[in-house]
Amino acid sequence: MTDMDRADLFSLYRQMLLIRRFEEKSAEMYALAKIAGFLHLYIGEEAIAVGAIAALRPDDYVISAYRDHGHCLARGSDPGKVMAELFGKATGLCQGKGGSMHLVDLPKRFMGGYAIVGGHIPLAAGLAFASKYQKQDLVTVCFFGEGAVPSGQAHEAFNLAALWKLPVIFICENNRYGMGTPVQRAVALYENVAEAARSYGITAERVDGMDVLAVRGLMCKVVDQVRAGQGPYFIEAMTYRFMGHSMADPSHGHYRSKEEVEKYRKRDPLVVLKETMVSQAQCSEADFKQLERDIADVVAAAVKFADDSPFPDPASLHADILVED
Ligand SMILES: Cc1ncc(C[n+]2csc(CCOP(=O)(O)OP(=O)(O)O)c2C)c(N)n1
Repeated sequence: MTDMDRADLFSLYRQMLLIRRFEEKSAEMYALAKIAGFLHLYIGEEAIAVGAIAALRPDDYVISAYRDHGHCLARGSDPGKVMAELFGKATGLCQGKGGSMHLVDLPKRFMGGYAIVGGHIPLAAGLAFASKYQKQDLVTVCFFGEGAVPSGQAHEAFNLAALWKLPVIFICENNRYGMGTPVQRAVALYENVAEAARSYGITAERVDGMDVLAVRGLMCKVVDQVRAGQGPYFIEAMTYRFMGHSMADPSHGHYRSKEEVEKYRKRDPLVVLKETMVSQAQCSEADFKQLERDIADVVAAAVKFADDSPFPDPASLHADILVED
C-alpha cells in the first residue's frame, strides 16, 4: 500500500513516461543523424531517477554520469532545451556545446552528466563538502553505474565522505552490465556492490530499482537522515537497461539472452507503477491514454524547438570555457 495520493502517483508516472518517450524519440533522431556523438539511453531505469529526485528539495544538488537524460528531466529541466542540447543547438541547456553526456542545468541544481566512469563521484563529495562548510542544510545525490564502484576515485570519495560525514547520497544504478561486460566479470563485490561503501563505514542498502515507490520511500528516509548530519549513505538500486549500452551498441543480443531481456521487461517500471495505480488508486485506461497524448505533445514540441533552433555561432567557440560566479 502506498502513502501517496492519486495526483502524486500520476506525477511520478508522468515523469517516467516523459523520460521514456523523450528517449525513444531521441533514438529516432539519432538514426536520422539529427544527433551526433554518443547517446546512452536510460530506458528501463527511469524509476531510480524519478523516485530518488522526488524526495529532494529544489535546492539540493544532483550529479550524474553520461546516461543522464533521465536525471536531468526528472530534475525538471525543460525538455525542449534538453532536446536542443542533444541536437547541438544554441538554445540547448549548454548552448549546444555539451551534448548528450554533458547536460548541466545550474538553476535546477543539476550539476552535470560526466563521461569519465566514476569521475564525478569526487565532485559529488566536493559539492557536499561545500554545503557542509557553508553550513547549508543541502544534500547531494550522485548517480553512477556499478561499473564505477571499483574505480580508485570512487574509493577516495567514499573515504572522505565517511571521514567528514558529508551530506551525500551515493546511488549505484546496478543494471548488471558495464558496456558488454556482466558485473560478475568486472566487479569483485558483484554479489553485493554496497559492501564497497560499508567497508568505509557508510550505511548501505539495496532497493528494487524497477519500483519507483520503493526508491522514493527509501530516499525519503535517507534524505532526512543525511540532511540531519548523520553522514553519507549508499543505495544500490537493482535495475536493467532495456537498450544497448549506447546507440553504438545495437548488438546487445550478443552478450545477453533474449530470455534475460524479456524477464526484466516484465518488470518495466512503467508497468509496475501502473499496476499499483490501477489496483490501489482507481486509475483508468482513459487516464493513461490522456497522459500518453500529453507527453506525445511535449516531446513533439521539444523536437520542433530543437529542429527550429540555430547551431551555435562559431564566434562563440571560446565563450563559457570558465564560468565565474
Ligand atoms: C575511466 C573510463 N574508463 C572507461 C570508459 C569507457 N566506458 C564508458 S561506459 C563504460 C561502462 C560503465 O558501466 P557502468 O558504470 O556500470 O554504467 P552503465 O553504462 O551501465 O550505466 C565504460 C567502461 C570511460 N568512459 N571512462
